[in-house]
Amino acid sequence: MATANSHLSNYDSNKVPSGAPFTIHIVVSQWNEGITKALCQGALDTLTLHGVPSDQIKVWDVPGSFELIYGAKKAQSQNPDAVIAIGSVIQGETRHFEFICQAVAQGIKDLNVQADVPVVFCVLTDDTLEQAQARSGGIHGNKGVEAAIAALQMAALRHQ
Ligand code: DLZ
Repeated sequence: MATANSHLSNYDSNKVPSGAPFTIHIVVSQWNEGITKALCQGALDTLTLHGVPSDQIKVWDVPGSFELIYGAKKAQSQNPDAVIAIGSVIQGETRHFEFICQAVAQGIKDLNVQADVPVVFCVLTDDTLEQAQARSGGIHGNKGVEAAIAALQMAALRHQ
């Protein structure tokens, strides 16, 4: 399992670029809102910790993870330095899970290929609510923290 052996929120802060010059947009899915709000808070706290001013952070809400693709495309059009797409897809009784996970991963990959604003993938794809909770502020850390670090690194890379 990808996160079973590492705590997502452990990182070397000395290797993180200062966020002071960057504008970061966060697109948040409202499905499984308890999880996505915790991920978003982890990302916001981390961006602030690394110097991104609050007026350079914009949060967009979308109904579900499928809509993260359009939301991130819309955010890209405002030319921020990076976008973070936050969602939580949890396996149900039908195959909906597979279609949403495939679509959002492919869609966000396509946005990274097509436009020069990096989009970071912060979509949890879990079998159970407990697994999602473990990765949004539980025993496996908060993947929103990791996404914020990735966004700062990608923002810096964009300007190299
Ligand atoms: C419909 C649906 C289902 C069943 N499950 C989830 C989920 O676990 N996580 C999530 O973010 N969204 C889910 N959705 C909603 C879809 O992402 C989308 O919002 C709708 O299909 C409308 O396009």
